[in-house]
Amino acid sequence: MTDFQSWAQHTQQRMEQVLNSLLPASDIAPDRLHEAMRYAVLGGGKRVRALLAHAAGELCGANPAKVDIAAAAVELIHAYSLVHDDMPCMDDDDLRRGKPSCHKQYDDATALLVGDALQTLAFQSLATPGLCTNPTRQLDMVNLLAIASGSRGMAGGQAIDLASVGKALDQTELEYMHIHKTGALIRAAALLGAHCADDLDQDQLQAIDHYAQAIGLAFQVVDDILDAEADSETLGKTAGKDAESNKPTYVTILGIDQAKRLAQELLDDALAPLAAYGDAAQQLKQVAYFITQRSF
Ligand code: GRG
Repeated sequence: MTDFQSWAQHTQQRMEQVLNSLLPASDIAPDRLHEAMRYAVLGGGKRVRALLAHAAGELCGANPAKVDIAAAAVELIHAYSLVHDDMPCMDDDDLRRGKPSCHKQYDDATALLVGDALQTLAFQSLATPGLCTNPTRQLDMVNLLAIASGSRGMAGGQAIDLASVGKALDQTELEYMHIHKTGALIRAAALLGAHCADDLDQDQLQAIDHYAQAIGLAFQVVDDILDAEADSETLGKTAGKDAESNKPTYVTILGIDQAKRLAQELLDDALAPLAAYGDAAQQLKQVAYFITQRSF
């Protein structure tokens, strides 16, 4: 196992414990809602956003125990978005993280409430007293996550995505949608990790922001490539989800080779501002490779 793999595994396990302790126990009323919230969050997911928060926190010298809380808030928002995204009124997916999606395991009304409750739990976590020595900074963090997940961020991106089905988007329009739908939360994860440091260096913050915006887009380009490759493997059996719903992707717009070149360019762009930080940025660099070279 490489140093990065053991760091990532350790961080993923650590996040599982943090999320476990933030989520209400399933024997506390309303039991079914709490059980469904735990079902949606625990025991799955790559925790990419948490890894980003921790890697950014490490570059800025943040206390990992504080980063845990910020990273958990982002993972809770992410889990809520997946629960809602899977519902019949959105993407209508039966499976998530290798098991029945939340509305399939429970029911639509419960899944709706799971998303609502996870979202408020995220903000409750960010409001943990003492998360920042500087209370203004802590308010900045709340604001940052609210903007990233709301109508000017992830929820807005989802609205644009829903409105784009069947339309011929160009690359600029596709990029605009992804910057909001998935990029905003990925960017927030890295920025929140950095905000946990006692002294926030503006140059470091700018470097992390540049990195996170590029890697957020790369994440989506790679996701489209992986989907297209999975679709072509199953060609003749079942059509892929994107093909079925006629959704524009980087592969449908650019073709597979050009999409791969774009992923590489975005990786290079993400890594460029980290060069000045040497070993302190090691985990951020490795997370970027993990995101762009993943095969799942
Ligand atoms: C419903 C408000 C609302 C928003 C939904 C992010 C999102 C917006 C929907 C996700 C749809 C989707 C599957 C997009 C593809 C890229 C993506 C975000 C995949 C899931 O993220 P991963 O791969 O998931 O980080 P894990 O399970 O590893 O956490």
